[in-house]
Amino acid sequence: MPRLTPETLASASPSAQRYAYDRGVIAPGIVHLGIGAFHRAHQAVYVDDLLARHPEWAIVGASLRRPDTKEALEPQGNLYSVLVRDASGSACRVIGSIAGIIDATTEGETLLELMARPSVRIVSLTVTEKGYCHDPATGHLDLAHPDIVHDLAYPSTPRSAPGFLVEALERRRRAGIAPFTIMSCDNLPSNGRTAQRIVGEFAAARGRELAAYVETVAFPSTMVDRIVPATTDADREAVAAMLGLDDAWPVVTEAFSQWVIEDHFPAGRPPFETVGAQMVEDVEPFERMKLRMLNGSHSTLAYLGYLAGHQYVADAVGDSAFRDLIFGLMTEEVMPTLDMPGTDLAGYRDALLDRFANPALKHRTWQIAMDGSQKLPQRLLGTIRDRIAAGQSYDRLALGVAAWMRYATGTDEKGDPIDVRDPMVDRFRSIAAEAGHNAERLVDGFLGLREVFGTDLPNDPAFRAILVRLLTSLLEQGAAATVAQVKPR
Ligand code: CS2
Repeated sequence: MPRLTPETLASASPSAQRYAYDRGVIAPGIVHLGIGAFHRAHQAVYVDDLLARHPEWAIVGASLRRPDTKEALEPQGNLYSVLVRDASGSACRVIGSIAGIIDATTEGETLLELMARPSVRIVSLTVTEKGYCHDPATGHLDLAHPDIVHDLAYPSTPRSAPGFLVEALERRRRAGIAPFTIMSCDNLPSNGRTAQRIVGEFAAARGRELAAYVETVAFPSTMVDRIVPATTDADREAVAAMLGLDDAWPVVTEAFSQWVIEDHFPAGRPPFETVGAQMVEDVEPFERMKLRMLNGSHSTLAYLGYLAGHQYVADAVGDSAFRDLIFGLMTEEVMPTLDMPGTDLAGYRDALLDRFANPALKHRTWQIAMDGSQKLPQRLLGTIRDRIAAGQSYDRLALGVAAWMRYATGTDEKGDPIDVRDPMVDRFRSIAAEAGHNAERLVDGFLGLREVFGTDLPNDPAFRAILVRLLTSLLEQGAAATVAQVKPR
């Protein structure tokens, strides 16, 4: 079967939708750091809808860690397909909005030169939580992070996202060019403020004039939402069958997509509101809602589901005890912490449960379980803090945290090893090695991770006691039995 390229596209199956503009005239106005599956199924699709009218806003994507996206897409002229799937069927669409891909591990200078051009007015980011090189509990830059140590020592050949952003801003400053706007699209609380803090702290470590220039940069916050599981070989085959062309790296996603953007782009922006994004003054309530309701449920389902032998999210919520747990978690423990007048939170919850149950999306619990140390604070711990402050219960949220601890021991319920992926995995290993399967010692060991729990939660005896009780149950009875015992209040 021929490969998807601009030349072969004419022979693609007529049922596949395709971009409706001349790719010969598009030009990069956005540089995106972290061109993974999520970006390609989300922002790049919104931009694809814009380019016919606004060709100056195409995207050049960069990957900071691996060359694989470039290797797969460059032979395709950076075209790829988005396969939208649910129980009612699937639809395939070819996206053309990626004008180029840069492998920052070998082409850092090319990336910096592009970021320093005046025509680039937005640099957006999906570098995942750990890409911010910060302390997740405090949100401050981790100056001891190896990539940050490197980038401060060798500022013109950076490795990290803060290193690239600040070096590019320094080049603009020296050339007398206005800064670009930095738009974080990661699942972090107040992601614009978080990005601003990290970039500002990195710039301050480089010099006073640069720090003053960085203070003029705009950092709009955004809430992004679309479920995008990692692409599998079966997905590639499904796309080839629908498209009639081979695509080395399509992305598979759901029909739902949401993007809420703080309208603060002094350097200019494309009219995102014309292609379905919501431009608002304050994104924070939306971010909090999404992180606590969707991502908090996701992480809870991921750890408990994995331990109970559910490979996919849809399998876990297909189990009525799990569904009841997540319904109760959202309704009784998360929703009362959200202040969203005018938003139908019960409707949002029900739509989330339907999205989790999408049988056509094979979203692995193991994938969501990754990087828990970076995710827990904004997904579960912030809600727990609010519940504690209000004198309210939080048993289901605590079960999510206890399940993370059980998962992070690195051994499953059958005694088999778990492939735990996390920047702090070495510390998990030593905690588990010292504590064995003693719940109290495990809880104390994990609560000692200040970067995750801060200094308040470890000193709360009630929080510790609930975790010990739930972790004892997970260790002695297993995840399925523990979930089945959670009673509605
Ligand atoms: C998931 C998210 O992998 C994860 O941690 O919770 O990627 C989730 O699918 C997205 O935030 C949905 O918008």
